[in-house]
Amino acid sequence: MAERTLFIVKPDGVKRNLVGDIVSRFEKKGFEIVQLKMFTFTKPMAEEFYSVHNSKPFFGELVSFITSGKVVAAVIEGNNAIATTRLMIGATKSYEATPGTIRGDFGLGITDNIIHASDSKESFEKEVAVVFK
Ligand code: 3AN
Repeated sequence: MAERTLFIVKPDGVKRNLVGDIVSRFEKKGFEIVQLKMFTFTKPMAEEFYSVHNSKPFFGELVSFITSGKVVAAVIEGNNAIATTRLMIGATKSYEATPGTIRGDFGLGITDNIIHASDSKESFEKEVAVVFK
């Protein structure tokens, strides 16, 4: 069943020149790229984007990191897009992420964990409204 999701290559992924490799993984997997853009999050955008985490101790760090440089956001479409993309990005703690996943292959961080992807249809709808408004 065709479904859409959103992923964002975070500032660490852009600075490390991983955009091409990451976008390519989704293309090779069979997803269609529906929208793609490079931009820098403003603080209000970041606070809205991550509002589910606003009571967490790491919220300030998260907002400060995601606003620290350019990001690349993509809406992609394909079968089971949300769950399959979550499998492809790997565990939140990159040092625990399975090799073969994006975080497992490219990173060791938690806040700086290379890529974000929507974790539900509700998150996708909210996030796409913030990023592609
Ligand atoms: P994921 O990105 O795997 O969906 P979430 O939604 O639990 O993970 O967390 C959102 C973001 O918050 C993560 N990508 C990471 O950057 C940051 N984060 C999550 N847990 C922690 C933590 N314990 N310490 C610092 N940052 C964290």
